[in-house]
Amino acid sequence: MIPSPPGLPLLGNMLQVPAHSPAAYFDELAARYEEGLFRLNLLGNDVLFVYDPDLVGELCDESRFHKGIQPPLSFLRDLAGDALFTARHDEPVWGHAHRILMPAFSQRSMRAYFPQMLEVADQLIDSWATRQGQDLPVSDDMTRLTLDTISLTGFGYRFRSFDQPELHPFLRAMGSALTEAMLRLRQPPVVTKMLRKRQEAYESDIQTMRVLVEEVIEQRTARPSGASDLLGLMMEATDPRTGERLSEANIRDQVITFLIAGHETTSGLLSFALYNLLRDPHTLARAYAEVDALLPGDTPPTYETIMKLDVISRVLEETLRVWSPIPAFSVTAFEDTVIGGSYPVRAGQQAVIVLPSLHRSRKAWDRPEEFDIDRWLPENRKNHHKSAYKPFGNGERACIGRQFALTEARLALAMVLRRFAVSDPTAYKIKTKQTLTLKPEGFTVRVRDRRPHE
Ligand code: MNH
Repeated sequence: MIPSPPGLPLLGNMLQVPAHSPAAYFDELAARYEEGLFRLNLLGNDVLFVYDPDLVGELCDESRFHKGIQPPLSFLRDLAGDALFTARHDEPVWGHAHRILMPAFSQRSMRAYFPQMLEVADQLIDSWATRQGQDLPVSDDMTRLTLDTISLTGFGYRFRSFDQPELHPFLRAMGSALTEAMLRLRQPPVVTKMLRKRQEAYESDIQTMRVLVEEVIEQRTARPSGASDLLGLMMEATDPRTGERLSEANIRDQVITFLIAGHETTSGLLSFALYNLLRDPHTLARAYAEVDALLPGDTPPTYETIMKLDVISRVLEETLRVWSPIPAFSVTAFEDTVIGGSYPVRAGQQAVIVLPSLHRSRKAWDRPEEFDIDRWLPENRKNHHKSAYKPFGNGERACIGRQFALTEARLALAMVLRRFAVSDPTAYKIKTKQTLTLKPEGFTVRVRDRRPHE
């Protein structure tokens, strides 16, 4: 028997799911059910939540399960259509776009983006340098960094976020649209239809995003740059297998997808990484020592040096274990099956992999609550459970932007630590905010030059 908290007739467990923090609730239930999985009845759907590493290992077997486009991803199709993140398993357009875009995420491409990543990272450093001693809003500034980086490298478009006191309207629209999709997790469709004002606001947020994306695409069409960045590939390249091109509507949805998926999570990763470092002075000291050794003086870092960062890479890996910006992803079975020898799963049933609980599973991790970057030393890494760490999802539908995110985050963190002593005089106590993805809310730091400068 799969355990489940008692629910109400018809409504099931829906009202128990807190509107603004579903991830925290799933994590809380996971702590209660030692079986490593539980069920909830959500809007009449019998949904599985799984966090036992062996059971997750079964769900990650792509011969039995594939990515599920179920809530909230099915809602996100309103804004991202059949682009990469939200394409259904059986839609051929996923393969077309995947094959067209893969070259844009090769190591060679990362090297090619590096000067632009550096340009934006420099803007973060300059901006913080002029605000020494002030409380810096970490998540906002990391969002400026990551949004400007994906738009510049992917589309040749400049948001100039560090020149603006307010975050770009695209971000407000995106934040509300993602939150709306999250609220709909616990909202029967009839109620959604009744909440006309909310529906209108949602549609207008999607419109705001589309208007910006059309501007991005028009700019390129007006002045073709011949760049083989994401937009260049989508406009010029054909699927090497079928010769297929992407439609205009699909390209628009891909651009929205990359603007969202390409910054929101990396911003969370960088914010949580700074949070972890400030709570762990010993690791922070090792990170300072590493940047001083590898990146002495003021010379701009090269791609090669960034790839040599070891402490900083492990800080990021361990951060993704303890605070995964995407707290869950869903898979679904091709056919009726059984997991763990006794738990039945029906074909098409949604199975949610609960990352915070998986990543802190006692079965897979020693001292799971402890932030310990030495778990990621090669000799320890080889002892890890093979399915207990999935911050980038699984299989062919795993994150295409993983190397992009890690390169960008390594560079930004190294640049910050090379220049500044970072402190947290308010002794921030973690409070996460979920807009589908997680970020630390209200986290501020202060910085001071570590060495006399200029
Ligand atoms: Mn990303 C898919 C996590 C950065 C673009 N990403 C996924 C999935 C996870 C994920 C988890 C799988 C979701 C699912 O199965 O439903 N992504 C991350 C994290 C970071 C991240 C934790 C940063 C840290 N992602 C990025 C960046 C980009 C990007 C940066 C783009 C430059 N991610 C994607 C796209 C997909 C995806 C596109 C969908 C891939 C596919 O299904 O083909």
